[in-house]
Amino acid sequence: IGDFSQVSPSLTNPYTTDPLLDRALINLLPKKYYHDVSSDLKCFGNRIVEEIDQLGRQAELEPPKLEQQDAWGNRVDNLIVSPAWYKLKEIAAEEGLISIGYDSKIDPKYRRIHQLSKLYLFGPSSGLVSCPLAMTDGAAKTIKELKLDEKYDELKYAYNRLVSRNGKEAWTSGQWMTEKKGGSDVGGGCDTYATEIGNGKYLLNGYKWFSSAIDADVCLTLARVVDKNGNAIKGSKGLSLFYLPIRNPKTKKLNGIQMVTLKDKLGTRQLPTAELLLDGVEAIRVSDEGRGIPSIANMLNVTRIHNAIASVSYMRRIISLARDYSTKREVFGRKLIDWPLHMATLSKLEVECRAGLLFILEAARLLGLQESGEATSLEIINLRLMTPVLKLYTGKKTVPLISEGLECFGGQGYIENTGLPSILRDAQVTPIWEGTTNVLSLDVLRVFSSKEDVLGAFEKHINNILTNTKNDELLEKCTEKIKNALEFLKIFFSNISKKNKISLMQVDRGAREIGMVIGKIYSGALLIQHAS
Ligand code: MFK
Ligand code: FAD
Repeated sequence: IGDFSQVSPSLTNPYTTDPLLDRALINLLPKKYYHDVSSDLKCFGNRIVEEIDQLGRQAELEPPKLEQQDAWGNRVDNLIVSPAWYKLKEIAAEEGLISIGYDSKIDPKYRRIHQLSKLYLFGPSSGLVSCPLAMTDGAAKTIKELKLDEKYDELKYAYNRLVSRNGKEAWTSGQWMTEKKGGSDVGGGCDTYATEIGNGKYLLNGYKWFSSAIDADVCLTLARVVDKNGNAIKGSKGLSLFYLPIRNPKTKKLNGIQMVTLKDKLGTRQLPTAELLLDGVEAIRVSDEGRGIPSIANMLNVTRIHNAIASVSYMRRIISLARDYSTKREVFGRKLIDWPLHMATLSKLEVECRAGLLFILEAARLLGLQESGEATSLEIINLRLMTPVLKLYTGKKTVPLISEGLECFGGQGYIENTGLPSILRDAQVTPIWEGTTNVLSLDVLRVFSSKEDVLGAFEKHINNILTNTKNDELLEKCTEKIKNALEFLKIFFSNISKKNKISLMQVDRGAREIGMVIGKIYSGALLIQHAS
């Protein structure tokens, strides 16, 4: 065996050792609030190293199982999840990972920056509890935006549980949109039907093809209302939004749901993702009939920001570990850190990751402004445009970056019990779920097809970011590149008449390039703004 053992890379406090987060928070938050946030993130960073990361690893090693029948053939659908998964959910509530974003005692302009920074630290150690948290945040946001807590007692009660800091009482939500026939084309693919049973309640029948975190308490889903003649409207305009408890509150039995199977997945193995048969699920219709898609968009636009957090937090984790390893691994007589080529490789990854973090923080800033009622119309347009761009841009960057990061460990990057390969597996889902890259690129075109001057608002926003930079030298170097990219967008959109959807379809082929260019401009401008 020999007497050499390699010193392993170690996880350090992800807040205090992040090269950018603290500096960015100083720029973004008022002094007094910065101190509170910073000390909370520091404590949380220590808890990640001392407690949370091991739980995340345990959840990976103890994937969920489903026992459909008991020994006597009774259907039980008993979902068995690692104790670490439940503990992580409890910790998430205690630490306020959802509640901070809704806490009325905190200035709404800043609380999203705090919350999303904390989620960024949590992500890679969370054992994929980050997934139910995203959907829980999306459900809370939908309840607030549609004022459902003012309309329905059940939703008021649910809202308080979703944003609870009590680890034993907090609830999580699911988001069931995808069916066999359509995950992107939800309007074309939804085959779930809702029959009214009185008092605004319905019974849902259908089959949901991907339903993650199925140990959740409640769910938002889409279905077609069936009229008295048994007919339902086809397409997106036939969809309505429904809220349902997953178990009957009194009997604790599943609410007309059968867990048909758990998906056997490339990654996210910690996360129970099921196919579900909805066989008379009692639900409340919470949108107007036919307004299901625009209503659930409130949820989607939040979960897409969480998705970007996942993408960038995985980048940060692999880079931090690779940097640490470079101080420990010796090759050809020198530490890796002393080889310029190795460090140049890491530096490239570092730039991409920093750009991603600043992009998330900008979305958090705008979301906070929108929720405080203080956003200008320019900021509202940019938040709408930025959200799909942020998701598609970071999702597309994360997989090649993590692959390069694994290579920094040589063969060890490929070995399961280092814990490193699961980062690549888990990251591979971020460009797929919550809308694939192409579908989000088309959402970007959807934003441009609105009657607002989206390109003008985007250009102004970028100019505002650049005006706030302190580094004149860098500004001068990069302004030309940004101007050229903006010019490219102007030419691209110059032939599109605002009200003409057909002309948007004609540029469909270029949608992905547009999404990526906009992502590059936002993140490039933010890098310049925050450069010291
Ligand atoms: C750890 C990280 C966190 C991740 C958690 C993950 C767990 C969950 C995993 C999941 O994957 S959940 C399922 C996610 N599924 C999707 O994201 C669906 C992808 N497909 C789309 O996004 C389509 O664009 C969509 C189904 C939303 C709409 O397609 P349509 O039928 O072609 O929509 P249409 O007719 O253009 O728009 C209908 C209305 O919705 C319009 O409003 P109006 O009726 O008022 O004109 C649109 O403007 C509006 N709309 C669509 N997308 C919107 C939106 N409004 C605001 N924001 C949006 N993003
Ligand atoms: P399709 O829509 O069939 O897409 C196939 C390909 O076509 C993709 O490359 C797509 O980009 C491309 N494409 C589609 N439309 C267009 C277009 N108009 N132009 C160009 N290209 C296009 N869903 C839920 O609702 N809830 C969940 O909890 C959930 N959990 C998930 C967990 C995991 C681990 C995974 C992998 C998925 C989960 N999903 C969930 C489903 C996920 O959201 C969908 O798989 C995703 O939205 C894509 O839908 P699809 O699989 O039907 O692919």
